[in-house]
Amino acid sequence: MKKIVYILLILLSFQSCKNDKTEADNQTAKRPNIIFIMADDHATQAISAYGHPISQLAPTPNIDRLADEGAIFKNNFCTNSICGPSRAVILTGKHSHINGFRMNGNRFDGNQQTFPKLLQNAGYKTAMFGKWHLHGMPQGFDYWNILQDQGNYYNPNFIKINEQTKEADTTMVMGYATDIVTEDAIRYLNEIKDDKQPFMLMVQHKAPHRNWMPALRHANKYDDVIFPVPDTYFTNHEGSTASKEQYQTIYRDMYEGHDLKMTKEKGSSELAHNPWKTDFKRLTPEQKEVWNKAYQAKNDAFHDANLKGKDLDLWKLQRYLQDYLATVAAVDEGVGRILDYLKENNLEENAIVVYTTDQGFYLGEKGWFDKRFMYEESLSMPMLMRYPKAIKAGSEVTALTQNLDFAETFLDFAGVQIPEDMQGKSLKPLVTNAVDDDDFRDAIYYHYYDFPAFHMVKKMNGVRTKRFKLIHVFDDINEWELYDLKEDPSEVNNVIDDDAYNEIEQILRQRLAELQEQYNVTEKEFERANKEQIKKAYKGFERLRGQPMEAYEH
Ligand code: SGN
Ligand code: CA
Repeated sequence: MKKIVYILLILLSFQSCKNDKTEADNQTAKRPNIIFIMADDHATQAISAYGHPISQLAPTPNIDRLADEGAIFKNNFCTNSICGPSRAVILTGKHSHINGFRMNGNRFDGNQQTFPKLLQNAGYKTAMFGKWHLHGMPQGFDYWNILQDQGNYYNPNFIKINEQTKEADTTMVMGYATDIVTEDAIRYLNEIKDDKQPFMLMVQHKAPHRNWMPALRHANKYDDVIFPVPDTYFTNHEGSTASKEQYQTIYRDMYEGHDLKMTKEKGSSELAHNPWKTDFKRLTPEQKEVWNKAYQAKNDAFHDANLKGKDLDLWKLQRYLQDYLATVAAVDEGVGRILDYLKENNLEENAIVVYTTDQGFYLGEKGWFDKRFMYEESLSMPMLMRYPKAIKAGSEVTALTQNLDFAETFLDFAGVQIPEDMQGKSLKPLVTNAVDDDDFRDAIYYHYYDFPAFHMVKKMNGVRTKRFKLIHVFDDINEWELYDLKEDPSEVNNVIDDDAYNEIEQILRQRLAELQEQYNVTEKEFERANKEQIKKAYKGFERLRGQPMEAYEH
C-alpha cells in the first residue's frame, strides 16, 4: 500500500511538473514578438503621419499604418543627435557618458549590458539586420548581418558570421541596400516563424542617410514636385555663433556631384565636385546606365537654366529633397512588406512593431542638412508603435520621451525586469494609458560631444521642457541660447538677454544642473579643444569642399 501511495505521489508530482511546463510554455508563447525598424536620419518632416507640408507631397503610407493602427509619439527626442551614440543609447538605456559611446568613431563596449542581451537571456530569439555603425561585432544576437561601417546604397558590403569557419566574413551583396536589408529580415522571419521562442528583430536601414541615392525605380519619383521652402532657409543665424560657424549649409557645403548629383556640363554624365568616388563606383555598368538615363534630362535642363545666386540655392534645395524623399520611398515600401508578411502569417496580433530613426534631420530649415544641433528638427526622433493587444489604434503620445526609454520599454513589454542602472523609463504605461502624458517627465537632457568634426557643430548640452529650451554651447566659445518654443517654434530668436525671460532662465539653469546630477554627469563638460586642432579641422573641410568658404556668395 505504502508503495502504491509513493508511486502515486511520484506520478502526481510528475504531472504537476508537466503542468508547470505547459504553463511556462504558454507564458512564453504569450510574450510579444518585437520588430524594431530604424532608418538613418529620417526626419519627422518626411513622415506623413506627422503632418508636415513636405511629407504631404511625399507620403509614407506604410509607415503611417503604424500610427493609424497604433501610437504616434509627438514629443520624442534623442539624447545626442548623431548616429552611433543614438544607437548605443537605444541598446543600453543609458546616456552617452555612461555607455561610453559619445561620438561616431568611438568603439562600443559590446561587453556591457544591452536590451537584446537581456531578452536573449530571457528566452527571446534575437537578430540584427543592416546599419550597426558601432564598430566591433554585435553581441546578444542569435543572428546578425550588418552593413560595413556606414553602408553603401548600391551593392553594399555586409558582414556576418560564416557558419563553417565561425569567423566574420565581409561580402559584397548585389542590389539596393534598403531592399537587401528588408529581404534578409523577411527571410529570417520565415525561417523562425514556427519556433516556440518569441523573437526580437532590429531592422536598421542606411537610408535616408547622405548621399541620398534613390533606388533605380525611384530615381525620377519626385522630379515634378516642388517642395515648400522653409521660412528660415536664408536665415542669418542672429543670436547663435554656433549656427553661424557650422558647415552644413545646403547651398554652401553640399558637394555638387556627390550630394546633388549635378554634372560638369550639359550632355555629360560626369559628376561635378565628388570628393569620394566610392558611392558611384559601386554601381554595375547596367545600374550606371539606368542611373545616368534617369538623371541626364534633369541635369541638362539645369545647365540650360543657367541659375545664379538665390535661384541656384533654391534649386539645390529641391534636388536635395527630391533625392532624400526618393530614398525614403524604398524604406516605406520595406515597412509595408514587413507588415504584410506579419499579417499573412498571423503574426500581426502579437507583434510590437516600432518605427523610428537614430535622430532627426534638417530638410532646409535654417538652410541646413545634417543634424547634431539641439534645435527641434534634429532633436526630434519620429517614433511610431503598433501593438494591437495593448495600444489603441490612433493613440497620440505628447509626453516628453527619449531614445533613452526604448530598452526599458521592450523589457517591460517582454516581462523582463528593467535593470536599476538603466536611465530611462518604460513607455508602456504611456501607451496603455496607465499614466498621463503630463505626469511622465517635465524635462529632457541633451548632450552633443562631436567637435571638431564633420560639419563643425560645436559641443553643447541643454534642457528642453514642453515650452522652453536652454542650450549651453561650449568649446571655442561659451554661449547660452534660450528659446520660447511657443512664441518662436523655428528657434530664430535667442531670448537669453531678454529680461522678460530672466526667471525662466534661472529655472532652466537649475533644472539642467539637477538633470546632470540625476544622470551622473561628472565629467569636465566645459573643457576646450585645442585651438590649433579646431583651425586644422576647419581647413580640412574647406579643402574637401574644393573651394574656400569665402568664395560662396549669394
Ligand atoms: C558621413 C556624412 C556626414 C554625416 C556623417 C555622420 N558624409 O560622414 O554628412 O554627418 O556621416 O552621419 S557622407 O558624405 O560621407 O555621407 S551619421 O548618421 O553616421 O551620424
Ligand atoms: Ca544618423
